[in-house]
Amino acid sequence: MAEKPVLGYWNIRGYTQATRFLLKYLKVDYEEKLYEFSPPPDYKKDWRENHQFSLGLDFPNLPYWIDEDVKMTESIPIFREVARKYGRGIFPNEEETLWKVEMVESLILDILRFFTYVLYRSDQLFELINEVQPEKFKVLENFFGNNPWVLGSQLSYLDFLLYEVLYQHTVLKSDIFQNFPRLQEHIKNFEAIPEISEYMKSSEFIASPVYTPVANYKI
Ligand SMILES: N[C@@H](CCC(=O)N[C@@H](CS)C(=O)NCC(=O)O)C(=O)O
Repeated sequence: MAEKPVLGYWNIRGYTQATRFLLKYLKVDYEEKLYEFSPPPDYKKDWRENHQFSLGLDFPNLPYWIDEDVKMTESIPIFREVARKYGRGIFPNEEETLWKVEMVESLILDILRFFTYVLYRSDQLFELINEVQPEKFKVLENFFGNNPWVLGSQLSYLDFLLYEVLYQHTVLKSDIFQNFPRLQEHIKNFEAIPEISEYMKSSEFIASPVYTPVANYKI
C-alpha cells in the first residue's frame, strides 16, 4: 500500500497554513510532520542537524511535501501541486481563463511577499503596510464584484491562499480591513465552509504563532 503523503513544516501557520486548509477541505489522508524550534539562538538546530539533509530533497527546506514520487519544497508550488492533484475542480485549468487565474494569484502573492518581508526585515511595519497594501486591497475588493469567491461563482484554490494572507494581516491589526467590506466578508465566508470550520475547531488546527521566532514582530 502506498504511504501517506507527508507535509513537513514548523509548528506554526507561516507559509503552509493555506495548504493545510486545502488538504483538510479536500479530505486528503496525509501525515503532518511538525518540527519544533530548538532553544535560541539557533532555533533551527534540530531541523538542520537531524532532518534537513536526510529527506532526499533537491532544495532542503521547510515546508516540504512528499507524495509517492513527488519530493518537493517551495510553499507555493506545494500548494499548487496539492490543488492540482487532489482538487478536482478547485484548480481551474481552462486554457482561456488561465491568464486571469494567474493574474489573481500573482496579486495575492505580492501582498503576501510584502507582508512577510516587512515582518522580518523592517521595524516600520505599520507605516509600510499602510503605505503599500491598501492599493492592492482596493483592486481585489473591486475585483470581487458580486461574486461569492475571488474567481467568480466557484470556490477555487486561490480563495484558500487569499484567506490566509488576509487573516495574517488581521493578526497584526484587527481592523485593517475596515474600509474593505468585501475582504472582511471573504474571511467570514471562508471560515463558514463546513470542512474549514470543523478543522478550525479541531485540536489539529494551529491558530498561532503565525511566523517564526526570528520575525521582528511576534505574531
Ligand atoms: N521560498 C521558500 C522559503 C522557505 C522558508 O523560508 N522556510 C523557513 C520557514 S518559513 C525555514 O525556516 N526554512 C528551514 C530552513 O531555513 O532550514 C518557500 O516559499 O517555501
